[in-house]
Amino acid sequence: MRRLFKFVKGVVMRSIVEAVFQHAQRRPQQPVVFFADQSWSYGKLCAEIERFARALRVWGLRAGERVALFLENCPIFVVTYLGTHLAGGIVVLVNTQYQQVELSHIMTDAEVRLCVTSSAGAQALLRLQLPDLAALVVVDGAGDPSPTGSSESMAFADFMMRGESTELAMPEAEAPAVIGYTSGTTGRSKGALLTHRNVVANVEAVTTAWRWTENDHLLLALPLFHAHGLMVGMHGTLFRGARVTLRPRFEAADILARLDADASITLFFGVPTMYARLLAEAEKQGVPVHLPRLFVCGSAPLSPQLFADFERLFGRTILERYGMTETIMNLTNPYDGERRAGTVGGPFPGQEARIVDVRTRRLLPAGEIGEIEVRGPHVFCGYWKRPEASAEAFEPDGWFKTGDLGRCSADGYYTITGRAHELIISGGYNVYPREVEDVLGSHPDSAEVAVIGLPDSDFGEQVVAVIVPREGRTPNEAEIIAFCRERLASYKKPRRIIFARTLPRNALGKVQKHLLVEQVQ
Ligand code: MLC
Ligand code: AMP
Repeated sequence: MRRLFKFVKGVVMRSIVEAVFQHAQRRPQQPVVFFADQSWSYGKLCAEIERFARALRVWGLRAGERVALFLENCPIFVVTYLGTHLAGGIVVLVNTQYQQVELSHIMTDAEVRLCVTSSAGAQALLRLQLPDLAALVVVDGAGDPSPTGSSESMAFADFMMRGESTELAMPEAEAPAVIGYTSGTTGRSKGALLTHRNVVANVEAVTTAWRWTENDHLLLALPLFHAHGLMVGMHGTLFRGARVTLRPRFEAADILARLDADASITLFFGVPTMYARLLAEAEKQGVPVHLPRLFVCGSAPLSPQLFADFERLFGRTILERYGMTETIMNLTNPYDGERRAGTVGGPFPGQEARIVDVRTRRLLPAGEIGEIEVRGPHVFCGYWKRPEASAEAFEPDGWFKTGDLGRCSADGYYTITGRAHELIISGGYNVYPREVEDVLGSHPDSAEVAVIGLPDSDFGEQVVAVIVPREGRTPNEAEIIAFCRERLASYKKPRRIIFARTLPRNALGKVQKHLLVEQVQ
């Protein structure tokens, strides 16, 4: 690690990994990650990052090649994420709920060469035809010297032993850092490619806006394989030299117990479903004695009712913000000023936002609903291997079309009112109806399919499918749900299936989903 310090002498932090090495140089003993009974210092984290980076290079990873992380929350996630950056690779994030359809697509589309995963993840991957995937690094198993697929499989501990002396350098600001897959409105999901510059610009803005310092301690139960947990929670911590208590998953009682037990926790981030569950749990067992200075909510709309109920019981005003994989964070309620219910505030420092007419793309006055566009150094550089989709996503003068509809008040507070494209947000996870319709449409019993989102008291929205059965078939609801679950992440499966004789269509034959929603509610 000492050898690397020579690269990080300045105060400029061009990447998260560079920031972490700077903190380690200054305060090697300072704790950074608490996980179960483990406590990781900045010094130990950097030593492991460097070992993994060297191992990757010795194994044969070249600059710009893709390493997928298909992994639940754990310190090794952080080690392999930053180690990939130090080795010059690009990280591909993979939700651990993904099944055959999503896994095949992402691994193939990103041409992933090496994947860090669990033994269960390795088994799922080895069942697929993935010719680009040369190696699996298994964090909880012994690896398999003679796997059935084309990939070699190695235990993480053995892989880490490979690290010999090899030249490493901190990544350049313009180098690609991470690909996050976002569900596509048409066809398959697209990889949003963020550079180190995008990521650092984002984290600078977020940590400035929320007054995040090295004295902060975040309690993080969001998954690290999505932007919220990783690029807001983990990046903010690492960038500022702060601490994080990382939980393997979210459980309301566990969060309340952690808060009760640890007065040093100052920050908590979650999606609305988490806040609803925290509220319900605290109503039963009481509010913790120690509360963080800041609760932040995002990824899905926070209802004004939940905002008010939480404030009443916890005595804290949730700060709601708005982001997306392509841009990480865009809009935030103010830290000091009024945090207004039902709004997501205004742009972060150094960023711009505006509302335009969906058709004419002209700027709209305050109060009128249009598409939200954003611009700034935080905005991604384009979709992986999708030049047309990338070109379509931007205005000629660099504004990014978010696909979200909203309005801005005269005093600068944005409200998200809907989406330009069909999208269901269930518990903070995005589900594009088209993806589920494709799978349901391939079931032998279904002739026509439409997937809609209906209100859900826990997840905000739920996935519901309306199916017109093929003639002579009598499909079974449970069997169709199981069919879907085998192929897609479980949160995308319909909660309910309604069998119908026809679907309402307009003159052009397009399914009128708003009518379906009215009919089935
Ligand atoms: C889990 N399940 C869901 C679900 N989460 N179903 C619908 N919607 C969801 N969000 C299903 C599982 O498939 C499983 O079904 C059953 O519920 C129980 O699984 P679980 O693992 O026990 O679920 P639980 O712990 O209750 O998860 C709920 C949750 C989780 C809210 C903690 O969904 C979650 O962590 N959401 C956060 C997602 C997130 O990080 N989004 C940020 C994206 S970034 P079965 O049938 O298999 O038993 C982004 C940008 C931004 O949006 O602005 O931040
Ligand atoms: P993803 O593509 O998974 O990153 O999800 C991004 C989408 O989540 C955005 O385009 C919005 O539709 C939605 N979103 C994020 N934050 C909020 C919020 N505070 N309120 C409403 N929707 C949100």
